Amino acid sequence: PQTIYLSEYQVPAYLVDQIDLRFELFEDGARVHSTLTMRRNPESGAPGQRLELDGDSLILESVALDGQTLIPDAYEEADGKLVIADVPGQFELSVVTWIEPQNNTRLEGLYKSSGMFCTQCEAEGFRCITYYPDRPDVMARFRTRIEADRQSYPVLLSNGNPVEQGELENGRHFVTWEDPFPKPAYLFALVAGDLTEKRDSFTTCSGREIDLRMYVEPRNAEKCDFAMDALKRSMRWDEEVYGREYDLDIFMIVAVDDFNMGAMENKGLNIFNSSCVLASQDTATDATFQRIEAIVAHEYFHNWSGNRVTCRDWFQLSLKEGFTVFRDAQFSADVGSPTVKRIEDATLLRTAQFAEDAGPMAHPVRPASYMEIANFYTLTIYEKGEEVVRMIHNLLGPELFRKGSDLYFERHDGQAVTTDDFVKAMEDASGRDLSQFRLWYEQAGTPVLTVEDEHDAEQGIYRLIIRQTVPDTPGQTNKKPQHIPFAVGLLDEHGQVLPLALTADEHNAPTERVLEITGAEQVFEFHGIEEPPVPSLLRDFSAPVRVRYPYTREQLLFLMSHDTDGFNRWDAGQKLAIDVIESLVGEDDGKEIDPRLVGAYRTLLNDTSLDQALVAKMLQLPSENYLVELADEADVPSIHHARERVLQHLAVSLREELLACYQRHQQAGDYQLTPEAIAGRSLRNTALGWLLHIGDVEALALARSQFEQADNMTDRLGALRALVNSGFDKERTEALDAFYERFQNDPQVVEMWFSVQAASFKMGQLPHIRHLLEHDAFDWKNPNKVRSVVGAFAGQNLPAFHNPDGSGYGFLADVVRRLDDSNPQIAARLVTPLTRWKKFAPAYGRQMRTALESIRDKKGLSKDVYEVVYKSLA
Ligand code: BAL
Ligand code: ZN
Repeated sequence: PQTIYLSEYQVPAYLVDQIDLRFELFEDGARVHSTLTMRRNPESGAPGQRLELDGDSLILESVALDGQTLIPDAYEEADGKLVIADVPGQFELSVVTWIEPQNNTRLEGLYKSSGMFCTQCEAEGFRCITYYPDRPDVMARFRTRIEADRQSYPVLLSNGNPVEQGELENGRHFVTWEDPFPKPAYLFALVAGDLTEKRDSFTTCSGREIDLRMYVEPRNAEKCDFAMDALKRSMRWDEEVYGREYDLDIFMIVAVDDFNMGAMENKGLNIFNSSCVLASQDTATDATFQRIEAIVAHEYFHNWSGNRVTCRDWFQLSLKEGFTVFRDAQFSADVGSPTVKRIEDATLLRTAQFAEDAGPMAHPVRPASYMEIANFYTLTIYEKGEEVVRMIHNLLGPELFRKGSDLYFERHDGQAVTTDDFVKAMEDASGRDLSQFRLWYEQAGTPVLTVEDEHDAEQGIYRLIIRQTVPDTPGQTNKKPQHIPFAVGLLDEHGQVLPLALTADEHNAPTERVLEITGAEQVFEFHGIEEPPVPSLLRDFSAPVRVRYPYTREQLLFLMSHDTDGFNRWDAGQKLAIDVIESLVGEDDGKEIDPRLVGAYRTLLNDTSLDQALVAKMLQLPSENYLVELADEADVPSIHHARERVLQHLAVSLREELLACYQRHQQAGDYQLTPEAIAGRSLRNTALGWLLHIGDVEALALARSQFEQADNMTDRLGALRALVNSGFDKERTEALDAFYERFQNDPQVVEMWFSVQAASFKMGQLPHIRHLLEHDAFDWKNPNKVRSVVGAFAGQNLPAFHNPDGSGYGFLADVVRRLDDSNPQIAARLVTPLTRWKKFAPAYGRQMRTALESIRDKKGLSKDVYEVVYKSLA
């Protein structure tokens, strides 16, 4: 496959002002009539009159230029292109293609899911519908007529507003939609199906009434309310916080079961993976509700950050994704617990994005090259991209940041632009120089800050000496120091935060400062510090970096109970637990577990004056994935064993406190989604899980009754998970059977049922995974099902996946080879755990490599999988 380089970007030679589409939808295929009103781009320096359009898996029926049908000699169809050698400066091009949505298992372009037609065009799916200049800097007005059988497809949707509808012969009907906003083809959408409509409305800040509609399969009619409410709250929030008003008269959300991504921000017609939008108290966990709220907000926010202002090319993907993730994270923080949200985001970043940034697929937030853009919908583009925007926010402060975003939207409305344009708007609005900051977009790899400190008691000066390195990544060495906002505080022996005076005569100094790290080595002096303080570093995770500072366990315990920064308070507990677990890895079971850890957890459980949402997070031990990420040559069984020892030790030592915590957080009254109620359920279920882990029979009774009587999915699934991860075989089987029996007709819940088993070390050994793949409810064509079994096994069930005999790796390789033919995007994603082979002890790494090689050697490997596998083996 060909590599595409940012440095070779050229403006499009031809532009499309208008596209008129007519879809004839049938059971055995669809005919797509497209008429493009095109003209030569005055900014293009490309010579000649050659027109190239993109196409993939299309059967071309006819081509006409200005109404004249072209003879086949007048054009050429090859290598995914339709080339017309000679076109005038302005012309109308009509193309008719035949496609087969019912056979489209890649789920790119137009396809069928549960009997409905739907689309996914980002990044390059529109070319699977018709020949088109399929690139985001070609923006056109779309008019779309959809024709289909009325009975099977009563609902016909596309972007914009409906302008015409009527009856046709043979029981068919049509609807025509017109989108007044020019857009790239990746934002095109079409839906046709027998769907239930849920309606609501929203009055914008300028008094316009927006018609809100959700379309779902009739069986899901009762699972729309939460998303609809989240949508309205998102619309209000974007007006209040960013001054962004919705622009069309209708906003629609559709739920589909078969979807590669979580959701898609098509103009006016967002399409969602069912698992990211449908919810009810009985079927969705707290985490699912929160995910839905965040994704609904995210897709809605794209209407401005992505649709009104879009990307010039796919190297700029983080322009819309990083900014929009930042916006949805701000929204979630505003409506929930900001500290918990920050902890969750930082956990994902440090566990998975840091691993990506240290692995063979490491790439900058603005990549310089790619083979298959679908492989770049990554944690780096999204989550690190979010952190980069957050750092600009940290450096500018909220007012100047808002000025910058206003300027960005005003300056670039209706344009396709670059990450550099975004930074420039921030610079122009704030007067700040962000030239060095731009390296965050260009350099891959996670910067490391090594911090030393010294206290000069005589002068009352405390110094932080900070060294910065940015590690080498594939194709990038000798990197420059980056501009890092590093938030710090200092605590005295009583846990009071100290004023941070940078000079001897500074008065009323703040107790927290954002230090700006720009050099390879910098020293910061704080005056008036009489006693050696405990530093609280990288507060609220102010930058996506690794910090190395030699905290003692005493200092960590102190920060755990005194730090005024909630994030760092949590992080101190994590660091302590990590230190204890790491000290046990590879040691025999006689080695003592530091009693201070038990003491710290006892305080957390007993002190009810603490913020319970924070306590709920603090009680969770660092994940095996994070411990692997921190290790040099990870030996998963040893890491698993050490973590298990600590977990069991805590559970045995704190049995009474855990039972008391469980009882204290019994739900009183109706199910609620407040941060307090969510924290209560989280604490209860953590306590239950720990107690079942040690085979406590009293807890077994609690789990069984919670499982049976729960009035919500968080508690029911919490009890199920605790039983699945326990040694109580009979009760586990009973609960799993009862759960399936009850929810077998709900695909989203069945997916939870699969993943709770696949992710469990107690249950999810390979023979059982194979058994799940044979289950009636499993479907290889449904990405959610594949993720819930194979993804959960390889991504979360580390000791089973990393079985020393290599069977887990061989299994994953088989799955990838199989899926490569039907859905390459999903296949390429599933490879990820194998790509990390260098991270593991050689006996494991070698076998992971062998599995990768077996994928590489498959005949007809897709471009998607090829890129990931070849880069991993390089
Ligand atoms: N643009 C793809 C899905 C999302 O990030 O919203
Ligand atoms: Zn997005």
